[in-house]
Amino acid sequence: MRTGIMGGTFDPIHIGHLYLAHEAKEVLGLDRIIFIPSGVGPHKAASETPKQLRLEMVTRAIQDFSYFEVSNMELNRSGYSYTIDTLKTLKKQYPKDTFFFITGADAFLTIESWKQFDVLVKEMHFVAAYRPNEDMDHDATMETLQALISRLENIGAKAISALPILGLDISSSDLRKRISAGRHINCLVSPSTLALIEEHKLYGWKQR
Ligand code: DND
Repeated sequence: MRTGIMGGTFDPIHIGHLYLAHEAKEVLGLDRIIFIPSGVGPHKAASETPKQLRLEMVTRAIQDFSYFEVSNMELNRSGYSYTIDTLKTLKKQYPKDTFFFITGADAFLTIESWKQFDVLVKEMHFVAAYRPNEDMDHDATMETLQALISRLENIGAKAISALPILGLDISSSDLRKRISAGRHINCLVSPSTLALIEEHKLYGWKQR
């Protein structure tokens, strides 16, 4: 099976994440995508949102898509959630699968600082999504991305696919700010995620 992996803090999961997963599935002909919320991300301050609620937000956001799954393997692991440990677990659980780790360009551009990144890129495919738009930074980003891909190929990377996507300028941190400022996030997250945020008054949610 061709299995995509969407790792992330998902605090909260939003339509940018879901759209990226759909796009990777279609373009790369993936059979399924497993969303894996990070326990404690190695590159980020620990999330204040309880793990169970981040898991629940992801579970609800993907519930209408039969080819999307969620795993709590990183949430149940102690210490930092390193992708190399996740890959070892995935290989044991699904020994016949081919794995595609799906990232946005922002995450992919940091890969050389990930634990054992040289092993990671040799053992699974990576998908680096980028926006083919015309903003001033675009050429610089593409140059940086191409240079990184070349460096990784030189050390024996298995396969790295640069995936053009629509630019949806949405981030979890902006959503958290919008919520705490009392602004709506309708259509930016799925209705089921929104209902959970409202129910648990996450991110300083106030009744409008
Ligand atoms: P983030 O917390 O940055 O993701 O984590 C991305 C993955 O990298 C996780 O699986 C981490 O465990 C792994 N990582 C990071 C650093 C070090 C190591 C591993 C290590 O092992 O040493 P977010 O929750 O912010 O976002 C999830 C994904 O969605 C990211 O790839 C991000 O680029 C992407 N994304 C968008 N893509 C398209 N349109 C948007 C997006 N917003 C986020 N609007």
